Amino acid sequence: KVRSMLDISFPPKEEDTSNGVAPKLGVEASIEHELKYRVSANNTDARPVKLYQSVAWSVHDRLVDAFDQTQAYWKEKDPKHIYYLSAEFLMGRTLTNAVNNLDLGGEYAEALKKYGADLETVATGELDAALGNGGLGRLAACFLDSMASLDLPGWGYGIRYRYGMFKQGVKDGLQVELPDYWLDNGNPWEIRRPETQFKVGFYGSLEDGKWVPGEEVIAEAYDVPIPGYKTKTCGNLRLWDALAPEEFDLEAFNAGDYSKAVEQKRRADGITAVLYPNDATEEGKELRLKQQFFFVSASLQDTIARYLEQHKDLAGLPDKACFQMNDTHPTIAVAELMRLLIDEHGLSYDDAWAITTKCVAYTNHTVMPEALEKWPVRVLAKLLPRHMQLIEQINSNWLDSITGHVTAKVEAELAASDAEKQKKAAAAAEERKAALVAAEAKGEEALAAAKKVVSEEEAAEEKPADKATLVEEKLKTYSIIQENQWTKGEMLVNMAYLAVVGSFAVNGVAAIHSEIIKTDIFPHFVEIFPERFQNKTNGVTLRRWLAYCNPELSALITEALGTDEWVRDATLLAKLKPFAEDAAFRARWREVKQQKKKALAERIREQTGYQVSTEPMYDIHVKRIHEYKRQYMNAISLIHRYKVLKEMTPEQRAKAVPRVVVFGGKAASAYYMAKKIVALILSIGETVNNDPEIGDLLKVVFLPNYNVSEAELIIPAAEISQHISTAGTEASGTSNMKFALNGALIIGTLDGANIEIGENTGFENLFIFGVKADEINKLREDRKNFSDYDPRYTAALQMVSSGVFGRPEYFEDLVASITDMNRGNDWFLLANDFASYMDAQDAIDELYRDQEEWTRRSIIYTASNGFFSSDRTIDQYAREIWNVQPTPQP
Ligand code: H2P
Repeated sequence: KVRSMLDISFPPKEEDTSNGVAPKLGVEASIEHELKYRVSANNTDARPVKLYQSVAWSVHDRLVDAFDQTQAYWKEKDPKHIYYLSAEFLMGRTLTNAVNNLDLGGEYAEALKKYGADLETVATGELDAALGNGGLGRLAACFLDSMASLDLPGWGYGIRYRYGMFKQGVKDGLQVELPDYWLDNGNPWEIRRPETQFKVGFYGSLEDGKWVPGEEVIAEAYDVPIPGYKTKTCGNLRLWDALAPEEFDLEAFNAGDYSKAVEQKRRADGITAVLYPNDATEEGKELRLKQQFFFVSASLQDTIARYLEQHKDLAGLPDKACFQMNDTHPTIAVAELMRLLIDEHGLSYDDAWAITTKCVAYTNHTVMPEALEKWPVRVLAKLLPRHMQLIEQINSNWLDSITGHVTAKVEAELAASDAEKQKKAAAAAEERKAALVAAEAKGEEALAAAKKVVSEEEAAEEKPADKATLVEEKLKTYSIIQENQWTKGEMLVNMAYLAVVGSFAVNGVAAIHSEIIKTDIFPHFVEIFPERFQNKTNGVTLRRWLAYCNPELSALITEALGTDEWVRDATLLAKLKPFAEDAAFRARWREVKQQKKKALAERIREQTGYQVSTEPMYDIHVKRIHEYKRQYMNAISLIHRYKVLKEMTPEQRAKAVPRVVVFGGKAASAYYMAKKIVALILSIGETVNNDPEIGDLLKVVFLPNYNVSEAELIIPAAEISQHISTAGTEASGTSNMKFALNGALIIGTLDGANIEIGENTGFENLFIFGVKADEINKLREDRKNFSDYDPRYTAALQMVSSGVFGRPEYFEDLVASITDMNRGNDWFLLANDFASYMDAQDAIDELYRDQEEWTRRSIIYTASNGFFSSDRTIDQYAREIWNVQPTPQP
């Protein structure tokens, strides 16, 4: 008898059903095992990266145990799950986080002594998983940590980009984009699931109402276990890779057509290659939509398949699943869930709609129009014809459902203006009548002339508005499908509107932002369903962003509070407040900061070659490079600072407050102005840092390739951090929270979460400047006649234009963008805010002279901002939107 694979019993019949090697071997033995068998390095040639790999694999096995147990437990208990759909997850490194969340820090430290290594150093062997742009992707990663730590049944769903976004380099003073080969050394943190695959279709046509895709790819799952903090719970991030149904066409190959032989594979590879392919081209746009649909479709199919393993009736799906759409990127989920329910599972449109609108919720993360996606109907109809048809139906039902409301609104408006109009019309008619009587008295000719005038006047008289037309016009403003305001005739699908109509909850990410989306972005939707709109102020995980990235400060906090419970319950940080008044404690607090500054100085030397002292104030500005975030305004202020320092006498210089100013952030590859801002900062650094007269008084550093790991080094070293977006533009910001928790003071505008940080910390402890959000529209209007330029500002720009920092022609349009009425006209109001920004900078210098007061405030910041733990945010989502309950294992 030929034995088949099916004869093998699985799981093994013996009493030991533990998974693999981990539980049998202690930490030390398991590292040794991995070193020898998995990475195949004997102890003598164990290079650091191999040691990292073995440690990672050893942790992996322990994670898998926690993962399997949690998932089995949840399957048995069958609680409602939250599925966080996100095009981005900026995970960073995993090792330190996993070891500490599993509470194995001590054991690993001990085991590593044998190799003369510590966990911190070994951890640097890991490449960052940088599957995100900035705050939005990092927020998703923090949320996963909090969900697991709160024992909430939750999975993230996203894309396994093979090259992340891009690796930022600097060449000849400019940003260059290089592929980020983050998977090069293998990835111990993921589990490939070849058994979990779904087909995802694109293109094709509708035949008898049924979609026949013209192209198909296979989505294959990779699971990334997400360990909660000191709990048995281990959640999951499921990332999809794209495979070709036929990877290799042997027939074409044999016929000599090599490129056709791998054509399908090439196309599938393209979908999961990089995050946000350059969307300046039509192909790029289509590819991005393809990515979105690819991961959304696979995730929904996967969830439904799992649901149906345990349940028969899809009507119960909303009791078991909630899909949170992270910004508009996954919004096609609304149409795809409808399609799956109707076309694949035979539900009626109405039943499908009832389920969809109970399962889907939407978070808006930005008011920037470029990020509120609108897809041309043409592109959608070509790539996803069935979805376009469904969106049309959703839209027409939606408009039908509100026609009554809109008609009533129009009638009310008409009624209000009617009374006024009737009065005017009656007066005019009286006048005309009188004119005719007067003319008649003058004879035939005069009467004829007067009649002519009267009939002309009557013809010109404002006709009462046609109600039907008004209703039609107004309905357009609610429509999901709209005409492109720039390209007449082109129709667009407004994905944010689709998201609002298809969701049962819509939230912004900070108090001010949640108001702005109600008043500026979706006011007409608020009229229809006011209860749908909520606020969930962002948060960050205190594990990664305080406990692990700043172990020195954490130790001090734990010592002061007499417990490390604050890592789980951030409200306990408030108990630090009295320590701000304790001079000895302040001295120790400063010592820690000094240590972290030293580490950053070392990194700066490594990455840029600049030697910076650890004595000056460390002033940090790190985030995506964008005009609204105004790194440019900071750069201009630094030019002014440089000029002032140059003009000082040696005596004056001796009294100046020295600063090291560090910038970091990527400019999107197609974002022309952002790249010029990077170049300007680099050029200023080049001039200032090499000016012997300036020395340690000012250093301007651009640290390339800002990512999670760099942030973990930079944030603990910061003394002041900059969050200076034009009021009303930054939805929340999350690095402001990380800086505050690490005791960095904030200079910022009344924008995003700065406001709530101010409320918690006391505004008197922040350096707040600038115009307010509700003044912006008027100020933008007034810019047409703006002339009130601060002379310091003008002089600084003059220095750029005259070539003090090199390449004046290259910077010409950057300068024009904030000075020229016709070329940008300073949309983000740098000129309006510059003077108050400089005042705030002066106040910072002044306070820094008083180190005791500075440190006192620093402690107050840490003590005041426990509110910004993502555990609090996620707890609110779970209660107020998801209705998902903690399900810890006994
Ligand atoms: C965005 C917003 C931030 C917000 C973050 C998370 C899109 O991130 O602009 O204000 O805090 O989402 O909600 P970012 O700009 O950092 O990429």
